[in-house]
Amino acid sequence: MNGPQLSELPDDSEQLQPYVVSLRRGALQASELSAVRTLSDGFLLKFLRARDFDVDLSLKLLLNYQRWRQESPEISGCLSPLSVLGLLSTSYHGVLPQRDHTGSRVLVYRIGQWNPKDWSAFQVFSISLMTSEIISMEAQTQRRGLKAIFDLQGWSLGHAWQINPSLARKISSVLSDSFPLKVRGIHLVNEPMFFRPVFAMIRPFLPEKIKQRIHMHGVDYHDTLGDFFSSAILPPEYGGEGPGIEEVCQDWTNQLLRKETLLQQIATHPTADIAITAEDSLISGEETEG
Ligand code: VIV
Repeated sequence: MNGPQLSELPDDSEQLQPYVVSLRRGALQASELSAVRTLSDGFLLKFLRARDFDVDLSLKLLLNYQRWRQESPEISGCLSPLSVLGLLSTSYHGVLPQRDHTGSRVLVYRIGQWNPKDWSAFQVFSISLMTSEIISMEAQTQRRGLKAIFDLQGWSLGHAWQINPSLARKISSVLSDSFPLKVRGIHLVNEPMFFRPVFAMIRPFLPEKIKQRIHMHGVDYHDTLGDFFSSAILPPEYGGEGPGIEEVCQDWTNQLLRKETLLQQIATHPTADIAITAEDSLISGEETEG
């Protein structure tokens, strides 16, 4: 069986065990993780699915993920939806209730809702990390990845000042090989001219594969966003007929708030070896798998 086919099997399939066992062995041998006692099957499967069951690549991703977290305590050390509730309440971010036609999760970020005087880039980044941790628990998202729509209307110098080269590096790392999620598309809409210098800081560190998945739609995005997403799932604000963006963001904020304890656990646990239970992974409105 090849990797993509293995990916389709459920978590408890016997056929996955040799891969889980071999990734666990590799991880426990690595010096970074020598202090870890347990690495749950569910945790390891995230990395295996993200790399189509290539154990070497999965191990590299796992070590990068641990290293990124250690090097970014200002972002990953506090995963608390309550601590950024003021920003979430502005409808800055939501996950569409429906996956796209390929099964990807679709995330929306509205940069204009972020007032850089009130919220640091680290806090803003932590919101993406929280959503990523939650959706990466879903087997279907592990298989089909995510797509993100960034609405850059309102992007200002105040935002740009917050993105320095070190943060740009951290952005490109999570997009390439430091988080167990397949990034299947990044769609920028309403990006102003002076977003270019910021993008120029991020771009050089991205692998070719990811670069090709970044689409700049400009202000006339209504014509082009529809080439990628069906209008049934897009909010009317983005040219679709799906639920409105305010509702989408409010619903997702509530989902995040329900995960406050779980997220804080993930943040404070130095090795992230959290046993993911069926109950934790249940995202309302969608069936879980056996
Ligand atoms: O966090 O798969 C200058 C994606 C993103 C993630 C994470 C994962 C992921 C697609 C990002 C996208 C957003 C963690 C796992 C990188 C957080 C960005 C936070 C900053 C502060 C937002 C500022 C605005 C950016 C806008 C453009 C970024 C794109 C080129 C990604």
